[in-house]
Amino acid sequence: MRLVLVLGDQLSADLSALQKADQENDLVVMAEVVAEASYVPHHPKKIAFTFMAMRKFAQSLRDAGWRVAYTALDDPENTGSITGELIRYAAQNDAAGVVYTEPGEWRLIQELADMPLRSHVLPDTRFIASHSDFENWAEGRKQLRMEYFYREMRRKTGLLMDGDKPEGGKWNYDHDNRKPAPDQVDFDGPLRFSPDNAVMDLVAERFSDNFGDLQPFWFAIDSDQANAQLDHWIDAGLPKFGDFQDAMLQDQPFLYHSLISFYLNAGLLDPLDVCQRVEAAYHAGKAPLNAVEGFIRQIIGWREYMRGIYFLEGPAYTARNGLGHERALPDMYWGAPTRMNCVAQAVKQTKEHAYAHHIQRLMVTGNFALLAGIDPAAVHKWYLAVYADAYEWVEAPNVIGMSQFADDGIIASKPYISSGNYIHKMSNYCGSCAYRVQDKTGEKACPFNLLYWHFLDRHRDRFSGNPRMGNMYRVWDRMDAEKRTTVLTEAEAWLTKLDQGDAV
Ligand code: FAD
Ligand code: DLZ
Ligand code: SF4
Repeated sequence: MRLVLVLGDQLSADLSALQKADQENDLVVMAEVVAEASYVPHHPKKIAFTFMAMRKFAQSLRDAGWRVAYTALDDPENTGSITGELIRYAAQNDAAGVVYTEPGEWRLIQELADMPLRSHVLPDTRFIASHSDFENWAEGRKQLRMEYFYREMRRKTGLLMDGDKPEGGKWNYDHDNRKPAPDQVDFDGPLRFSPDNAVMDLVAERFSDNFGDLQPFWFAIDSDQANAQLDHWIDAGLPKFGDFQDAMLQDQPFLYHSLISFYLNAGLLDPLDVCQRVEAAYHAGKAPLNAVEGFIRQIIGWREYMRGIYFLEGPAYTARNGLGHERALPDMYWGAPTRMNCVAQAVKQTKEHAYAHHIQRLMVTGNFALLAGIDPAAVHKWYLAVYADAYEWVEAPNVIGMSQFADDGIIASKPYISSGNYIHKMSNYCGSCAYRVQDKTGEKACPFNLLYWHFLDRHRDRFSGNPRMGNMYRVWDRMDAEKRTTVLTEAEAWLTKLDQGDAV
């Protein structure tokens, strides 16, 4: 007999390791271990979600006839690591080896490869593009632009295709998806489910020092519940998803977003099935093309592309720091007070829900970290810890590449930076802020305004030749010299206060 490892983000009945295993003889191993629960200080909701979903999945395997060895975190025999548990169960059961599906993180891939047990590693087939599909696509290209990869995925899946042409005549309807925040949101957010109370007690006891609120816990914890959330959102959220995808509203953490990334990444939902159901809503006339295409692009485009980059670039990717940013991550990311309302809002809902939507991650917390020159490794660890959907294969390319431009432009053709004006246009945050978004200098000047120019000025050598950034430099250069000095001096003074730990 062999052991069959199932990790906390491999909770799919059609996992390649389970398909390859022999249900009569093999033993499935699942383990809650300190090593996985603490490689970063995960948000308590993320840990609780993982353990609850793991326990339910283990039960569903037993119900389907599998033998399952499940180690709970507080089991006195628990060795504390995945490899430790495999070695322990292998010895106890005289196992001939281990079958497993490739993990989504280099750290664990390496640990498992170094394990003194005979192993059979299988590809993770829960994605649309395999490693070799992505490598073949990337081969010989000067630039790895998501848009072209996405078109390949549309052709491969047949999603929103009209023969060999894109549905509606265009591949991408992003242009229609940039409406500013609506006055009111007529979608009541995700479905709320009951937690497993034994796990709630365990996580409260062991992880209460971690950043993040455990209560109220509302996540789906099995695939039936996750599918119910998807149906609920397709009915009520999808029709306006496209229009307000980039909008942000005070005390409205969810807007029209689907809240399925945790479920997809843990294996409770299948990406192709999700997209096919969303496409069916379009053909049934229940949702417009801009919403449906925008959503499908996020999943078969961005999500698959990010995974492709993570595996193509290798384990050194997370240490990249192309812009030489060294500043420590400010305490406001861990909930310390800040006068910047946009940052306070994004951090507050992250603390409450282990969730923020894409534009908050990219244009508020990510934009600020980039403008302020925060060490990308610290930014990466923060995102990996605080979001319930964060696993390195998807988090690192989003943070190191897309958000912090620390990979020198593999993912983004220019840094995603903006002054306060963008946040003002897309949200209602600025109206309740201690700073004034209209002020470019002075005591109340929005820090995004000061830091925007500070960033461009300090990275002039790197970016002034970028054709997409020439305009920004022309505006800066046309500014009166005295004004430029004031901006830079005020930005420096503001950063000094930030470094001193003042509540800026
Ligand atoms: P929706 O807005 O409803 O989008 C639908 C789905 O599209 C998501 O569930 C997700 O699976 C997929 N998707 C959308 N954008 C991306 C993207 N850029 N990369 C990969 N998938 C995408 N997503 C994660 O799943 N895990 C992460 O750790 C993560 N870290 C991020 C860090 C930064 C700095 C940024 C800018 C983005 C990050 N994202 C991450 C992408 C995106 O923010 C989340 O997938 C999304 O906010 C999840 O919420 P939702 O399910 O409501 O998504
Ligand atoms: C995120 C997570 C946590 C918090 N705990 C566990 C765990 O105890 N056992 C486990 O098998 N998986 C856990 N996970 C998910 C893993 O960290 C994830 O499988 C790897 O990071 C690879 O993506
Ligand atoms: Fe954020 Fe500046 Fe607007 Fe305040 S004024 S909410 S700091 S963008």
